[in-house]
Amino acid sequence: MPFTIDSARGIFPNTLSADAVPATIARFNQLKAEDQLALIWFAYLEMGKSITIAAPGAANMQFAENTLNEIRQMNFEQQSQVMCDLANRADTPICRTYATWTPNIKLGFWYRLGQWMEEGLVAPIPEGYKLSANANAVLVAIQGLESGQQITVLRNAVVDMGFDSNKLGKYTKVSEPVVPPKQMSQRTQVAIEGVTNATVLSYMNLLNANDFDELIKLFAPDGGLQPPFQKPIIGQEAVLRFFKEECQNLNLIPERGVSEPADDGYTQVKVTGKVQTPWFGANVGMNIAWRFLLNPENKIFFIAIDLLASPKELLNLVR
Ligand code: ECH
Ligand code: GLY
Ligand code: GLY
Ligand code: GLY
Repeated sequence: MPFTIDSARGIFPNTLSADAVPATIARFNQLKAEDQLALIWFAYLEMGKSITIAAPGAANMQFAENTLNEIRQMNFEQQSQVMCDLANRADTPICRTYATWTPNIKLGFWYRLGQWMEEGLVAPIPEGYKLSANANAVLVAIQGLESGQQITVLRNAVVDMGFDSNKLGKYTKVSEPVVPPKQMSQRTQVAIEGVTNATVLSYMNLLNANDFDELIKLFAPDGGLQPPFQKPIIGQEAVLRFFKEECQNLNLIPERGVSEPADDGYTQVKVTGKVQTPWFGANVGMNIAWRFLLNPENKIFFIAIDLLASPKELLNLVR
């Protein structure tokens, strides 16, 4: 039977991904807005003691600037309301604007609000605010996660806020400008123990170089890419858009892998290693698996990126 995207998702079924992340998000989503905001505030303050977060680039912030200034002009009560509206995914003009932003713009927006909260320019979490018992349990659960999983929970919480973009109708997504690809002299080459496949190596090197126009040529026209905890993105056009909107300045550090023949002349390759996001740099190494399914022309028919359950999974290359 020829592969479909659906059957491709099942390659290397023994890969253990970090189920704690969606489980924690589900519990978080049950909390009332005030608890959600306070919980993130406490988690963020605590994380800030051990890992530093990079300030968002100006390119990242320009699209949130109008909304941020609007919020800055408000009184504390109105500001608290806006933040609760975002957590409640309410239908307001600000929540609709927020829904048009890519993840990095949303993160930059909250980064700035957090700074202003610290400086007293935006309504703080009330002093002595007591989390509900459930919220406290979620906070404890987050504290127990490894740092790569913690930042994924925070990112997903931020991405999910605002009005539901599926209900927006036709809209233009707002993303930061695409950085130019790195110059050839600035590029690095990965080495992966156990893997010599040229497509897999080029995938890592081109993504590290922000060379998305070359990267997309490694994919079959109907190829798919599945980010952690998401449904596959299908087709070259959609995958290229995703790369340009969400994958700039990542650092992929693959370590080892296995490659083996699959049905119909396809090849399946699993690689494990670390990924760093520009927000945290070398402070946070996420434990990642890449599961490739290459067609007989050695083009990517499917690739899944998984956040792994634990560092132990980095050594799990069984089929
Ligand atoms: C405050 C209180 C009120 C409420 C809120 C607040 C602010 C919170 C802030 C949070 C900031 C969080 C951040 C999180 C960043 C996380 C980044 C992650 C990146 C993961 C990337 C991966 C990439 C994987 C991929 C690979 C591929 O091969 C293909 C592409 C791709 C405190 C005010 C809300 C400010 C900055 C987790 C895993 C490897 C799939 C992308
Ligand atoms: N500082 C991380 C970013 O702008 O994506
Ligand atoms: N963490 C998944 C992504 O960057 O899209
Ligand atoms: N998804 C890219 C990043 O947040 O770094």
